[in-house]
Amino acid sequence: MGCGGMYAEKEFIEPIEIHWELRKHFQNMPQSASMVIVRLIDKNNDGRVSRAEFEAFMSIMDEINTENDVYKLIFKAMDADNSNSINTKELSVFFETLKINVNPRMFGEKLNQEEFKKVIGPYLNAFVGDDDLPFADKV
Ligand SMILES: [Ca+2]
Repeated sequence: MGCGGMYAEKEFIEPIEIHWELRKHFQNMPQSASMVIVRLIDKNNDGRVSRAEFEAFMSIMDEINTENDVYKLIFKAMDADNSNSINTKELSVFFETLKINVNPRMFGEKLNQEEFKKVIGPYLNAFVGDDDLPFADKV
């Protein structure tokens, strides 16, 4: 696996360590934005990122290695069935994870990367609550 020996013995990976990994790819990533991604990595929602969850995420990071596109990262992290689109169920996981009360059905059956970016961008901005954001323009 491409995650190096540094984490090999750890049962859980600390949010700050994930932030450091993210900063290797996204230099201007604010910590608040990393925390959003930490929540999305925590697939079983127990509030911690297990080594298995971390390794799954790191393999996604490896795939998008050369592209400094945080949306692509989130898109791939949310695309549980690897269909290269985000369906209503996957989108509902996103909203539930961030505790955003929105009906995912209002955005249609499935979203491609561009559509996903338009849908989640404003929510990510609001969630991160930072003026210097890696996410989409505010609406
Ligand atoms: Ca977990």
